[in-house]
Parts: sequence; C-alpha cells; structure tokens
Amino acid sequence: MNSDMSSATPTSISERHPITNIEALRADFPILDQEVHGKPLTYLDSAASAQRPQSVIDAMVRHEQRNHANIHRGVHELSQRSTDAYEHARDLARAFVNAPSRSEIVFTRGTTESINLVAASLGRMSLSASDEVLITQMEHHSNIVPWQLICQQTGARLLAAPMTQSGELDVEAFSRKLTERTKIVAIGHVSNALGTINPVKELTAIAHDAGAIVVVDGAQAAPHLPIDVQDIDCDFYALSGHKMYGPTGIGLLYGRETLLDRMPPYQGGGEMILTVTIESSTYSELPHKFEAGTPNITGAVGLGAAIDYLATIDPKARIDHEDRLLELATAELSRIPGLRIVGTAKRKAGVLSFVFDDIHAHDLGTILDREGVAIRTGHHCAMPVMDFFCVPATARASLGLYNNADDIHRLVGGLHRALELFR
Ligand code: 7TS
Repeated sequence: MNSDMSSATPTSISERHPITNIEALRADFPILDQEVHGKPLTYLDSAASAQRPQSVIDAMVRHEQRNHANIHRGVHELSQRSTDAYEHARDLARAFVNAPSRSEIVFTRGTTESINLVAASLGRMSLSASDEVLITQMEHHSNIVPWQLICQQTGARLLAAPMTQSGELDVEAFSRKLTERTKIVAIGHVSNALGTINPVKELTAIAHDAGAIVVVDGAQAAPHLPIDVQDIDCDFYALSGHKMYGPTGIGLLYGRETLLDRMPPYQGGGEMILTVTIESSTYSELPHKFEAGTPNITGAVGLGAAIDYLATIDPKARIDHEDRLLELATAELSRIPGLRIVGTAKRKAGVLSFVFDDIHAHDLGTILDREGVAIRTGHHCAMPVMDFFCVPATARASLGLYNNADDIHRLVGGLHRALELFR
C-alpha cells in the first residue's frame, strides 16, 4: 500500500535550477498537442483561463486517488493528509504573494469571490453614506459590481478614476479624486481588456496618504508578474488559480491581518466557528474565519502545484519571453490594414485587444476558430472600457508562457484569411 504522504505535501521543486528555455515548456501542457478543425491548436485565450501543466493535473489526480477526505475535523489518516495538503498549499500561496503570515491567506473560489468578500465584509464594517469608494475606469466587472452592491447597501458613493486614450490610468486625476471621504480604493494590477500594467505600488502609496484602504485585483498580474504584497504595501490582493496555470474554482485573498481580524465573517457555516449556540457564535481564528464550509480541497492542491510549477521557471526568462511575444504580436498586427489596437500603454502584459471598423469581433473569432486559433471576442467583462473606446467589443489575443512565435504567425495568417472573406 502506498501511504502517499509525498503527494499530500510534495517537496518543493522550486529548489531546482530554474528553467530558462521557455520554448521547451510547451510540452508540459498536454492540451496544446491537438488539432482543432483539422489545424494545430493555437491557444491565445489565457487571460480567460490558462492551461494547466501535467504536474498540476497529476497532483490533483493523485490527491483524488489517494488522499481525499474532508479537512480539519478528522482524526483519521486521510483527513490528516488532506488537511496537510490543503494547508501546504496555503504556505505555497503565502510565499507566492510574499505575505508576512499564512493567517493572511484566505482561499476563495477565485478573484470574484475574493473581491466580494472584501466589499461585503470590509464595506459593511467601514462604509457609510458620507463615504466614497474609488475604482478605475478599466476594471473588470468583478472589481466594479461588488462595490456597487455595497455602496447601494451603505449609501456610499462609487467613483472611477479616468484613463487616457492609450489605456493608461490618469494618475493625476486618480490623486484628485482621493479625498478624506475615500475609504476604499480598488484597482486592477493588470487590465484584462487592455493589458495595461498599473503602477499599483505608487497608487497604493497615494491612496494610503489619503487614508484609504487599498484592494488590488491581481487576476491578470499573477500569471505574468512577480507578486509582492509587502512591496506593493496593499491591504488586500485577489487572484484566481485558473489564470496562473492552476484549476478553476480556487483563488485567494491576501488581507492585512490587522484588517482581517477586525472584519466580520463573509459567510457563516461550518469551519469558521469556534462555538455555536442558538443565540450566537464565536469565530475561528484567521484565516478560517473567512473559509465557511468545505472548501475546494483538490483545487487548493492544484493551485499549490501551479505555484510549484511556476517556481521552476526563471521569472526573468518568463517575463522576457512574454514581452518579446507581445512585441512581435503588436508589430505584426500593426501591419494589417484597417486593424486598430485598443490599449497601447507603455507597460503592458499578456494582452492584445484589437478591432476592425468593418468586421465585427465575433465574426473574426469564428473565422480564427476554423483556423485552430482560439481568441476571445466581446466586452471581456469590462463594458466601461468598451464604452470609453466607443467599440461594442474587441478581439483579444492573450498570451501564456507556452505561446511562441508560431502562434503569433498563425494568428496573423488567420486574420488575413478573415480579411479575404469579409472584404
Ligand atoms: N479581474 C480581472 C482583471 C479578470 O481578468 C478576471 C477574469 C476577474 C477579475 C475575475 O476572475 P474570476 O477567476 O473570478 O472569474 N477575466 C476574464 C477574462 O478576461 N475573460 O474571461 C474571464
């Protein structure tokens, strides 16, 4: 019998020599090795969801096959292993975002739930009718709607800092919108619709000077940039496993301990309590106070494996590779007659949005799909961005570490095919 503790708490593979040959890593992603509509798959939709390496799939299968049981409340061996695996993933997640303490890492369903947690719990605790919440014009709906909901409930006002025509945040205007009424500032680290990298460290410092609490939506930053919540000095940071080569249904919220301690629970149920009577309850210590019910245990194992996988790759080599590809794609697409790139910020990561005046983005997406090229078309859950650029939708190619120059050439070939058909 294999007791398999090694798969419950895998020794970190991050201590190995970091891999610099990114091209070789493509083979780690089995899904990429297939044809779609008779053409080799070109996956350019990683901003929606990145693919998983075999090591993540294996870690999850191993957990399901050998170690699954409910966590935290069992004395039996499988429950212990499952608890160890889940809490080991928390340690990996703490290191991934460089949080000071594992108590500050709350597992959630993903970025959306992380932001809803902060908005509901912190909002309920700290907002009233004379207060304001400041976001930006380039946020994903997940960083807009939760704030609308809590503002409706508390009477607080929601404001958005504007961006420029290149899709950069107007930092001066952002500063001007901060007043003593601003209680919470919520900003995206990287825009999913434009690729813009926001200067979150600088914005956090400005917001803190004004006395606001800072929430960063890191969904699109986590797969591309090193994340250091202590360096940024933000109060909350949210991310999703499936954007960073892990599974869906798992993500995390980093929260500053002094704030998490004071905040009321987001959801009530098992796991998050110490004692319950019919009249009242006392709550578990952090982070369990915010993890009501049975969590996505296998998802956490997969997220841990994704963090381990990323740690095997030299971060500079990865960023250089993705930057080179984005540069190549930008140059190649700029040469296509009638194509307009939406989002031309100086600092971008992983995303190339574009439109043609005479071809609808959905038609482009359909033609590209027939060529085996997977891109996303639509408003990308960032309707205010579409309104700003006066377009109903964009076509968006987004990069993962497994993409290569061939993928870009296939995208360009597919766009030329679309032009032949539509013009
Ligand atoms: N914030 C940003 C910046 C995002 O890009 C997304 C998902 C979310 C929040 C929500 O993440 P979730 O994991 O909770 O769903 N973005 C996209 C996208 O660009 N296309 O599909 C989902």
